[in-house]
Amino acid sequence: APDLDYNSIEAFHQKLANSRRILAVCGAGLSAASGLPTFRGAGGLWRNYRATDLATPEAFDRDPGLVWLFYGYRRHMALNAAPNPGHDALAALARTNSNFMCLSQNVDNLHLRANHPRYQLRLLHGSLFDIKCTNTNCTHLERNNTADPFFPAIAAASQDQSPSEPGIIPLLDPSHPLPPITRDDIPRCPACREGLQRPGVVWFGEQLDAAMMADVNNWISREPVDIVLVIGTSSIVYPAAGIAERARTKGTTSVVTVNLEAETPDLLDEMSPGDFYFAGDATELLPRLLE
Ligand code: BJW
Ligand code: ZN
Repeated sequence: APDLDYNSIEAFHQKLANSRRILAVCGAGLSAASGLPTFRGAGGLWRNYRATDLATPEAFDRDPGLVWLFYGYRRHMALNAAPNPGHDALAALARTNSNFMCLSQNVDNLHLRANHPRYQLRLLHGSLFDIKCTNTNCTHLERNNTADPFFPAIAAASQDQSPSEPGIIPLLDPSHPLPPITRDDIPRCPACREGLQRPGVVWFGEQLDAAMMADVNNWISREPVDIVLVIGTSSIVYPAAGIAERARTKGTTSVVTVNLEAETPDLLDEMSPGDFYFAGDATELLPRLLE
């Protein structure tokens, strides 16, 4: 069971003042206030598809055009969104504490756009703006490609049908039929000229970057982490979902959850003394918690 003051900002401030090594694990809830949809729950649908059904290698194999339209929409949304005060508070903590490390599952590039120092950030699930190759023998990776649309057939699919709603909106509205995008519409990898270009994100069943994970595990293991902040994530998807508990086995004394979801008896049951739970919007809570 948690301490009586598990949701006291003052008690957290005291813990923070006595802490040196801090780790954050972030998820889609951090970017929700920037207008980007989360994966699960309301907003987890794109047209009539569950976002998690499209984020798989099998979906891309079956219908690469459909998956690219989904990612074309996501790239457009992320490029037109702005970092929120939650991203800003994390970036500010990184600048003042070189012992702070931020692990983010988010692929929207908003941490870097909030000027989060790059060496204190690990993008566990890649980036919408990295472009990789489907050929498993090809390691070609293009970074920071912000072309919108990424290729012409995406533009064609997002315009026409509705002159009164120009731009990307028809992509989202399932009553606007999508023109099919074939394999030939998708650009090939410039390096091997064999594979198709694909988003540089980590899909279900794919490994996270091994060197990055080794580095993360090393950071957690080399000295106890005083505080682990778990921000805006449903903590369902592994390995990210297991990081806080791994840190706990290495001596972490406070796991601090920041989530819009209200604390339930079940959630409180899973907490240990020294842990905190702050129910609310990360964009509003993080600046107060980390000030
Ligand atoms: C707010 C808020 C606000 C809202 N303020 N809060 C069984 C057991 C263990 C593991 C597995 C298993 N079966 C399969 C696996 C492996 C699988 C996995 O974990 N599956 C689970 C579903 C069980 N994992 C993998 O496949 C990973 N790879 C791997 O394990 O490799 C080794 C291996 C390979 C093969 C076989 C076995 C092992 C890869 C995972 C890649 C995940 N990729 C995605 C897509 C990325 C690209 C893209 O963006 O399109 O990553 S899926 C999706 O989920 C995305 C997210 O990063 C990730 C996590 O979601 P997140 O961020 O938590 O979002 P939500 O929507 O779930 O939650 C939002 C939260 O915010 C909610 O709690 C809200 O309340 C809250 N919130 N507004 C604060 N304003
Ligand atoms: Zn290639």
